[in-house]
Amino acid sequence: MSTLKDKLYEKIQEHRLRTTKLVKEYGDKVIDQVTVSQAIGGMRGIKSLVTDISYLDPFEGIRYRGFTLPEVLEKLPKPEGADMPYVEGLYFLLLTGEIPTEIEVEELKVDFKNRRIVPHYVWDVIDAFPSNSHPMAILSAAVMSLERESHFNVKYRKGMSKMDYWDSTYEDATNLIAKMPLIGAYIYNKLYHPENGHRYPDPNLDLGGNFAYMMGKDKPYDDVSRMYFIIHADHESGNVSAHTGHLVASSLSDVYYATSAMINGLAGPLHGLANQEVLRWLQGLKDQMGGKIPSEEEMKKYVWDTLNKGQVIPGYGHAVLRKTDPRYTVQREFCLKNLPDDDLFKYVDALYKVVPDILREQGKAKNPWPNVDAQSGVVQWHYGVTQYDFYTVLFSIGRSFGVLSNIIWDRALGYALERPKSVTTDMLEEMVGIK
Ligand code: FCX
Repeated sequence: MSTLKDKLYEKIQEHRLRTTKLVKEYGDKVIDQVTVSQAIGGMRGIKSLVTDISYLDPFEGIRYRGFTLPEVLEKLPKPEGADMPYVEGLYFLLLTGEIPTEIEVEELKVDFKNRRIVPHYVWDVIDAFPSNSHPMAILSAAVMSLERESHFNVKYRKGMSKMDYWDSTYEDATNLIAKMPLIGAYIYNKLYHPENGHRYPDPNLDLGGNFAYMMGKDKPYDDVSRMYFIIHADHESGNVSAHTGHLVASSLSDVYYATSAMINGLAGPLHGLANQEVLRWLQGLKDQMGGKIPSEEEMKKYVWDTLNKGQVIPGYGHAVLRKTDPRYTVQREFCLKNLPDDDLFKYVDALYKVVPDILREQGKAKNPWPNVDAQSGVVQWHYGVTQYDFYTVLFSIGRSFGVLSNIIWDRALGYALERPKSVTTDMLEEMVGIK
């Protein structure tokens, strides 16, 4: 076993006792109640999921295993000369709750490299897609095609104790995570840069560095990749992608089915796809302005025009957050350091000055502040990834770290098949006394 797997098993054994005690001794304790608006309104805020991988405070933003994003970026080991840490180290942190040492990350780096060979049939699946397909559809199918590699399925069919589910799930999850960046880069080159051909991985590079290399991008795009994968990794369990991954895996579907499903959820414009919508929307403004930076008045008018057409301002608002998203702030700081004179960055900064006040004046959005998606396209665009359909693929690779870590723990703690109860509208009317 690797150091990570050893440590994970140790943590699992300790944690099982806590979960068993809670269910056995406090199983009937009420922790929340449900209102009619919550039942009809997307179950907002109902406390009905458990995860220890991350927690989202509405005012502080995300913490991974208790660490804020700036702390994660500061504490995780970094490649020499890099500003951003190894993504491999993040996986260690999400799974164990501990910041890995340099040696532990080095071991994991080698493990990931050994697992990253992608079977040839996956390239064939990708190549079979027409080149005007959305990259998210291709990614989902490519991940799905890998399902035949599942160790969990083989072991399950042979008969396996529930206590061992986590082990083969860990193997499947780690194999998939190691392959995802290669699949993403292959999709990028197929759709947008066929002249790059089929690049082979560089054995000397870490996950983020190799992804940049396979995309054909020079430094500091390796740091952009590391930053991007890390800040998108997890956002507790109720968001569509994380919840979908957990839900599908709860039926003991393997991680390939679950990850493909989470990718499909992330592909919606109210979720991950919002980052491409931000770019599309900003390009519309840029075209309208003939390229010049709009005045504050022109900016305000563009925002109001969008709202008056009944559309949302992409990159603003959030179902849980009630403050500027720290994932936005991390990227903003990266832009201030690396691309302060970028035109698009200036647009995004100018928007930040007008949108929150307008959303407050309109009075609908509960959170008028920017979320992660408001800033992420700008960074990609600056480094030449101008094909904004691709941005959610990057989000998916990052999100798979959180979703898969959660699924391993779900299996380890024996979390049940998900099965909430539904009622009819007639029943609701009876419950509130109008029928
Ligand atoms: N622009 C205009 N109106 C907005 C808005 C925005 N950015 N954000 C919320 N609203 C509106 C909602 O559409 C809703 O209107 P309705 O009453 O007519 O249906 C009302 O304000 C109340 O919504 P609220 O409770 O604040 O937000 P929800 O939890 O329903 O939705 C999302 C949250 C994120 C979906 C919403 O803020 C939105 O549509 N934002 C724009 C899309 C976006 O940026 N998504 C990415 C979010 C995230 F970071 C991610 O998952 O990637």
